[in-house]
Amino acid sequence: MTDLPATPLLDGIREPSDLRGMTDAQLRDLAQEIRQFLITSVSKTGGHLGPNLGVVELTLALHRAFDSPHDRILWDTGHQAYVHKLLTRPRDGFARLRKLGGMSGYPNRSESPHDFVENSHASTGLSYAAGMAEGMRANHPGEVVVVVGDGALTGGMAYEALNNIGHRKTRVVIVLNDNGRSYAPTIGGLTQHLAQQFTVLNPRFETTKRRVDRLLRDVPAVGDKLQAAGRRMKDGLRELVAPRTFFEDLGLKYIGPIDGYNLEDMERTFKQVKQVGGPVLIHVITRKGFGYPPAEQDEIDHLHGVSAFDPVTAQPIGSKKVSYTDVFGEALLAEAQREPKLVAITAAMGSSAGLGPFAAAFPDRFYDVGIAEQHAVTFAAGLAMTGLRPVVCIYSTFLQRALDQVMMDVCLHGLPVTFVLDRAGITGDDGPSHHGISSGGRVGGAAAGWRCPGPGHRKDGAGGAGRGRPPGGRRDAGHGGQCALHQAPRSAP
Ligand SMILES: Cc1ncc(C[n+]2csc(CCOP(=O)(O)OP(=O)(O)O)c2C)c(N)n1
Repeated sequence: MTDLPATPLLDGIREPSDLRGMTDAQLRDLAQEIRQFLITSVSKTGGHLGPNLGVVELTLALHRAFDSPHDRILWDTGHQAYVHKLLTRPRDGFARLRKLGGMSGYPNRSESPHDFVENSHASTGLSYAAGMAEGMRANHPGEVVVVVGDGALTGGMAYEALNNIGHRKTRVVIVLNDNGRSYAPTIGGLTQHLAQQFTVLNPRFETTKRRVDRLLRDVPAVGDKLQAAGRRMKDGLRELVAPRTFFEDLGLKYIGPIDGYNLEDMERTFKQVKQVGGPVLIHVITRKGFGYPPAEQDEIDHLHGVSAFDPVTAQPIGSKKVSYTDVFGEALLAEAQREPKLVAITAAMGSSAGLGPFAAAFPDRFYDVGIAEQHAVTFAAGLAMTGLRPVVCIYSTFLQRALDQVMMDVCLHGLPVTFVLDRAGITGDDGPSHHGISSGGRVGGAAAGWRCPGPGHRKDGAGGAGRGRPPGGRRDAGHGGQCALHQAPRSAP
C-alpha cells in the first residue's frame, strides 16, 4: 500500500515479545505510529476504525504483560483486534483488509497462532475463555485473557458466562474495555452503573485529583497529612460511587477503573493479576476514536465502521448510493405516521438498521435493547400481546441467535410481529460469519405462519411472497439486501 506513514518502531516488531525491550517513551511513540497507520490504512480499505483507535495502549499493555500465544488473548466480537493484528502478523495484510483472499476483519486462526477463535458475533468471548481456562487447567499453566466491551456485556451470553465463571472460580482474566458505547451509547442498567464509575475515574477526574494532591502537599507543615486525608476521602468516594458489588457478588475479583491510556498502570495491573488465583475483572476506561478528532467528534458512532474516506476531511470517498437500508428507514417512518401502533426495536444497531429517522421522530416508540437479539424478539412478542405492531430490525446474521425465540415466542403464539432483516444473503466484507443465512427462506422453513417478501417481489405476492418457505426456494434478498418477514396474526391479541 502506498502513502502509508513511516513507522520505524512498528517496523522493528516481529513478535509481540519485542515490545518488552522498549522504553516507556518508545511505547508512547509506537502508539502514535500505530494510530497514524490505522487511520491511513483504514481510510483506503474501510473497516472498523473507532474501536481500534481506542484500544492501542490497552493492546500494547496486554502484549507486554502476557506472553502470547502461550497466554491466550481473546477479543470478544473481534472487531477491535487490528492493533493485535499489527503486532502478530505481517502488516501488508492490511492492504487487502476484508477483501476476498485478504486479511480478515476479525481474529482468524489461519492467519496467526496468536488468534484462537473466528468470532464477530458479540458476547461470546467469556464463554470461549471459560471453556479454554477449564480445559487448560490440568496441563497448561498459561493464562486466558478476554477483552470484552461494555456493549458486548449487554448480551445475555456474557451474563451466562459470568455466572458460570464466578461459580466455578475459573481462572480467567476479563478486561472490560469500557468506552460507554456500542455503536451508539450503550444501553442498559449495568451500563449506567459502570458510567457512574466512569465519571469518577475518567482521565479528567484523575487529573483533578492529581492537582488537588499537589495543592495539598504544598501547604506548609501539614501538607503531607492533608494529602493523606484527601486521599482517604477520595477512596471513600470511590467506594461510595463505584461499588464493586455487581461483579464481586457474582464471585469475581474487581479491579479498577483504570485509565486506558496509562500504559504503566495497565501493565502493572495486568502483571499483578497473574498472582490472583480465581477470576478477575479489570475495568479499563477508553474512548472510542481516541486520537483522531473526526472520530472522537462523530456523534453517531465515533466512526465505528467506515468505508473508504479522506483522512484529512474524514469525508467518504465516492458518491453515496441510496441503500436498501435508507429506503426502508423512510418507508418505516411513513408507515409509522399512518399507524400509531407501530413500534420499532433494534439490538444496538439503530442507525445501521436505518432507524435513525424513526428514532428522531418517535423516540417513545423506539426501543434499543442492547446487543440482545433474543430478548429483542421476545420483547416484541410481549409488545404485540398488548395490541402494538412491533417491527424488529436486526441484521440477518444476528437473528440466527434468536431463532428459538422467533419460533416459540412469536410464531407459536401467532403474533403480528414484522422482522426486517438487513444484509440478508451473501454480504461480503465481514466474512463467513456475517452472511445472512438466517434470512427469510430459512426461517420460513422452520417456523409456521411466515410471509416473506423481499426486494423484487410483486405486489400480488407472486415471485416469492407466501406462507412458509417461499415458492421457488429462497427468495429473500441476496447480496446484502434486505428481507422483511411478517408473522400474520393468528388471533386478535
Ligand atoms: C450478536 C451481535 N449483534 C450485533 C453485532 C454488531 N456489533 C458489532 S460491534 C458492536 C458494538 C460493540 O460494542 P462494544 O462491545 O462495547 O465494543 P466497542 O466497539 O465499543 O469497542 C455491535 C452492536 C454483533 N457483532 N454481534
